[in-house]
Amino acid sequence: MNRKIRVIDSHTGGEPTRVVIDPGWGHFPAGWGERSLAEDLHALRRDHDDLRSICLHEPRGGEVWVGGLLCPPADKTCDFGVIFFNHIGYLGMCGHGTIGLVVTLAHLGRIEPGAVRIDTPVGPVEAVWHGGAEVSVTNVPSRRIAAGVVVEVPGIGQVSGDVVWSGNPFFLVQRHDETITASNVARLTHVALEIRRAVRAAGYEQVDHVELFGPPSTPDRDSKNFVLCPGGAYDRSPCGTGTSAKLACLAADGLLAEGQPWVQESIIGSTFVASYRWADRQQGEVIPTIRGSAYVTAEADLMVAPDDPFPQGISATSGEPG
Ligand code: PYC
Repeated sequence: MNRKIRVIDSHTGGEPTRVVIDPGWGHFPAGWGERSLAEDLHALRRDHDDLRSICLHEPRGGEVWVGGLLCPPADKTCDFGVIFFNHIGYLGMCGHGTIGLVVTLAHLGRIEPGAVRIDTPVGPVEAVWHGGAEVSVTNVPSRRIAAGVVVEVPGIGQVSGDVVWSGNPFFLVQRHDETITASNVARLTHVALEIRRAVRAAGYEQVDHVELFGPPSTPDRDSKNFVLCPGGAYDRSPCGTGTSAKLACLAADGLLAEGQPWVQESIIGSTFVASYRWADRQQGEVIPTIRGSAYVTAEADLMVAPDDPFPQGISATSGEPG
């Protein structure tokens, strides 16, 4: 008998999301939805990591994909729970993935236009389905942890950036000599991997995303970014948690007022419109809201035949074990 995993695929600003709507377990194991989602993530990693590898390793997935297991919420104020993962591990939150999840729930007829609360391993987030492809996500509280961290990067020189928590740990670099264009992603990936190595060696071992900024393509946008994801792929979208990290820095530096829109462009030209409100001005903590659009691309049963020589796929990665 083939093992079957039911998924809905979507893309948000070009970045794919694969939502697992039925992992094929029959029912969720005991305890799921009764403790925190961080503990459920721990159980998923310990007992069912094959779900992640089947869904996202080649040949069924690949390094560009983010997966999300739709699961019972632990926080009972929430309507749904989700645990995001990629081809090398798990994510705390995923902004583009949450936009993809909401459009998926709409596609399945499981939500109406309006607000939906979603539990994640780093806390609940609130989304609004505006109808069609449009979704807003209000992320977990985000803040800059360290400003102006200077690291020596081999072959590149000194790089200064900010360490930020926004549901995932980021290093943000505003000043550099690189060209932020889609034709330059091979060089940008190399540079960002080198920066991440240096940032981790400087004591910020948790940093797994690196974000470089440049001028936008058109004057109606504020900035363009390149985002290196944990497994070495680059985000095709402007990255929801990455845009949240940017807002935390802009707020801390007094460069963007509460409620003022910020249009973040991705390396491929897709956009998120973002704004923040203060959670705790003293602590520099903001609550970001990101608005973007997602489109369903496939409904599928992933299958694993009993005699498949690669039942969990092939773990090929251009990044580092994360
Ligand atoms: O949108 O937050 C995001 C994200 C994280 C990794 C890839 N996308």
